[in-house]
Amino acid sequence: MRIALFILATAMFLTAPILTAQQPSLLGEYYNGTNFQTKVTSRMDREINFNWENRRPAAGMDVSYFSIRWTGKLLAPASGKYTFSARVDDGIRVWVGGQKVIDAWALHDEGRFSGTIDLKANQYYDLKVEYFNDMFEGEIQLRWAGTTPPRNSQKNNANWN
Ligand SMILES: [Ca+2]
Ligand SMILES: [Ca+2]
Repeated sequence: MRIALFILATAMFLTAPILTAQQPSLLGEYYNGTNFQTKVTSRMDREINFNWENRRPAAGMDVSYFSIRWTGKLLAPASGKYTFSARVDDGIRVWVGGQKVIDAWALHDEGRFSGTIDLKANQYYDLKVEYFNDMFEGEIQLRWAGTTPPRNSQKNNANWN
């Protein structure tokens, strides 16, 4: 049976064109080790917006030296250019439709990274986000938004940096 995971525009810690037809969620796979060495657990995450501050991301995980991979489908609400913006400690890389839009796989303290990609309306794109925390603080926030206001939206919410 084919299981589809749908990410809607509202799912990822941002305000964006609202689509409510599906349940938004990402499959999060949680590992000990900074390069996906030992899988600890899987769960569904509604957004990527975490600041662990020396807490464990999940039971059985370490405070430092862990990695997480999120996968799902991204539905573009309108055709156009989209910007993905991350704040991270430590490293992140993001693929949309197989294209790498953020590549910052290194040690960072509140590092901010972004990348843009053209997406077509009403089309599902594979989303893959990989993240690792080395020592101490672990943090990841990932947002996405169109760079032009969607016609059906009352406000343009793409006012994040
Ligand atoms: Ca750091
Ligand atoms: Ca860290």
